[in-house]
Amino acid sequence: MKKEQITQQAAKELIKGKLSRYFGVAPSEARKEQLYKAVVMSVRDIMLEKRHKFHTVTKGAKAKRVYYLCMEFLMGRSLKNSVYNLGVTDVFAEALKEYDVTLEELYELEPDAGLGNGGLGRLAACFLDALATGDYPAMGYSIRYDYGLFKQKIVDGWQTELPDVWLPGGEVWLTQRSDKVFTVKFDGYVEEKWTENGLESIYRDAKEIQAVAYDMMVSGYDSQAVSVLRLWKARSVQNFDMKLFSQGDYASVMKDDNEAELISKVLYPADNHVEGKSLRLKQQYFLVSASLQNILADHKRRYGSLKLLPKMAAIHLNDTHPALAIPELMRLLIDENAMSWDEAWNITTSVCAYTNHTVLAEALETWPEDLIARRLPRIYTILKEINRRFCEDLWVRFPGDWDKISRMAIMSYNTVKMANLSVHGSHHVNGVSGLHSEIIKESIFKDFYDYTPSKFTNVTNGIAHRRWLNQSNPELCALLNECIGEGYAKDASKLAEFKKFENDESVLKRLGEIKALKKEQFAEFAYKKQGIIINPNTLFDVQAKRLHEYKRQLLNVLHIIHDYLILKDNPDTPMQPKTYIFAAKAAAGYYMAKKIIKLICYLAEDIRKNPKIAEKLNVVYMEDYNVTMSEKLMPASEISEQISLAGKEASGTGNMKFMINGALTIGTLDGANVEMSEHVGNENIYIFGLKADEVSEIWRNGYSASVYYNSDPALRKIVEALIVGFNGESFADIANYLLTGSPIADPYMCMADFQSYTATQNELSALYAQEKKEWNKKALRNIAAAGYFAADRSIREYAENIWGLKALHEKE
Ligand code: 26Q
Repeated sequence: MKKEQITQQAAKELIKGKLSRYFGVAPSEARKEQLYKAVVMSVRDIMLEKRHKFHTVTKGAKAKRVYYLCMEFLMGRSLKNSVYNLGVTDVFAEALKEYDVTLEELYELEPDAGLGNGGLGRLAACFLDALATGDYPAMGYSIRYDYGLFKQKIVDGWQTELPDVWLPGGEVWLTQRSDKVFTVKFDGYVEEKWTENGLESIYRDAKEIQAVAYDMMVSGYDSQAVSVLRLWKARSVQNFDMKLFSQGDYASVMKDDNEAELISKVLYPADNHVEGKSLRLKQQYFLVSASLQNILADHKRRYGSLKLLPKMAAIHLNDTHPALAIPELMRLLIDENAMSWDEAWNITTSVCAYTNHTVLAEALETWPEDLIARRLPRIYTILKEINRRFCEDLWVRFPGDWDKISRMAIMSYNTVKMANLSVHGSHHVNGVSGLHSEIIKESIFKDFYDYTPSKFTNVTNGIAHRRWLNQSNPELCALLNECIGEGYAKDASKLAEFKKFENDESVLKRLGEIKALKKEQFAEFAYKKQGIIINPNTLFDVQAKRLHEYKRQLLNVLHIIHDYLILKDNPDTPMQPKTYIFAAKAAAGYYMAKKIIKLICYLAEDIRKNPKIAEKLNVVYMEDYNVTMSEKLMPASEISEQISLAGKEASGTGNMKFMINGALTIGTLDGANVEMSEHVGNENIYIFGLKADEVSEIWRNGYSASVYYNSDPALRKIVEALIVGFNGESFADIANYLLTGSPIADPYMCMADFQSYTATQNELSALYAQEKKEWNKKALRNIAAAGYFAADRSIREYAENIWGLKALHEKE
């Protein structure tokens, strides 16, 4: 494997140098925090050199680059991943021997960079790792939020949010680039003027805000490349309004200052839900405008003209959030580079590609026309022109079909539809799992699919398996290395070789022992963090993901209540002892989600009051779920809950992290679960419930939750128990939600899938209780089949099928 060539002595010198230069301390006086920073700065130096070499290679080869635009990058911690990928973990661990601290302890000092909500943001982070590992020239672009996703505190069962202060501690990873500053303009008005070149638009009286670049590097593993994540911070333009100053209106000058900087203040905590706030729109345009100005300036510096842009650059829109890149690129090409509309449109649509991540109606972005007209007047006129030309084409193709044209239009009924804009302005559109890519062609993008079928493709998501397997589960990797060697770290498809060991009793036994150890470690972590007692000898059943109705944490709870009622009836009923672990944040304003958290916490408390029952049934709510907690939780999990209503979860990526750590999945045929079951084989995954087409069929005929309620006595008892309540509080509102909710009761069909879920849960419990060896065999097969779900594979597909991007392996 390719490691960075650095000796222990050189690492020691690096660290010592940083301590002295930045903190003025000798090694013997250094505090832990100072050592953490000194080590980070040393690692950054190594990455910088690697990055520089790769940059030179990229320039020399005149290679195409990909620019990945995303409002979120959920990076988590970087130190462990960086030293691992660079191949210098041992060197630094040894170099620290002369200090009173281990490398492991330093890892724990790093705050998570939580610049994302969940799946979409974590995917972007995994992709930077895979891009660098595959030797692709790549940059991610996002915003340098002062505050990432809020910290969750549960107070008496109710989620409260605290600001996530990550920068002290996190900012050692960021390099400010004072040479990369761009001006982004808002408000004002557009004046149109006829000149000898035709109609020209002049943008007047705009408010100007500066975007300052901060770079973060992500090294590849056994590779030559380093990806750069460029984060923009908003800064007010320094030439203060002198008129206001001289009028003595100091305070209002300062107010403008504050308003500018608000743009990069905080990440919106919404996941799969749109918040139509003016500030969010500004954030999106801020990201897009600064990034495109940067991309175009660099391209022009290297190649002179912009004509070659499609050959040298692929711009990726991660969901519709950066969709304003389309009109912004048009603006830059036309207004600032004197191109004709047609030439600019050709370039724009050859450069942009778009990934859709959701079909949930509430997550489809639309913006009021008048808001865009006010905040982004020039972008608005361009959008109108894109729309006018598009509708003209549609009119020719579908004469008289107003319904279709209005559905496909970029603007109709005074709203701008960002998904339509994204599809129309991109050369490729993809979904994130096989099922999801089919669903978008039949539903939200049906008209577009009929119009240009060749645009649509699929790239199933993947994970940075080195983070979730190699770094999080070294014990499992030690076993894998003995059995199949270490090659799977670079090439995850090699995990398949592990299948040969499915009948090797000693391997199966070791697998069981490793899981037991990871469970013990997690139980200890949970105790230290929250004072919670978990018995590691119970079966760990885990649902860790954002809290959302469609993900159906409530279905999980209904089944727990079911078992609780059985044990209340007779505590001696034989039952596999289980610990149900929940970890989830709810969007701050999402009442139902918060209510479900409270139900889980109160149910947990209620059960604890029955010590005899608590031996068999433990419910744990882990507070403040984040990337770092996930890295500890995945290896300890035995059952992975992937129980969304079929058709709703675009892919899921947590499902893959559990799988690669040998958990057995209980899940619906939704998102990537479908492909997981194809890869691992039906007998090794626990699929239950309605399928996506059956869900649609029931919807068409009218869903009635009460039918299930009336025909299932178990459900009736559970609903009664909700009304009576837990831990002294009634959950009648949740009972009502399930039975009489409006506009529709039980919108995500928990009642419909309850029986099949319960039956499948029972099957899993029986297997665990009676056939441990069989269980371990299935776990082994899951690990062996997880290789396909590596981000390295997803990125290869994007590069080949969408971006037209080549890997740059330079011979050494
Ligand atoms: C939009 C407008 C205004 C404010 C917020 C938003 C917003 C923010 C985040 C809308 C959606 C999101 C996040 C979506 C998301 O995480 N989707 C998940 O993407 C994963 C990666 O593809 C999939 O695996 C999941 O299935 C999907 O839910």
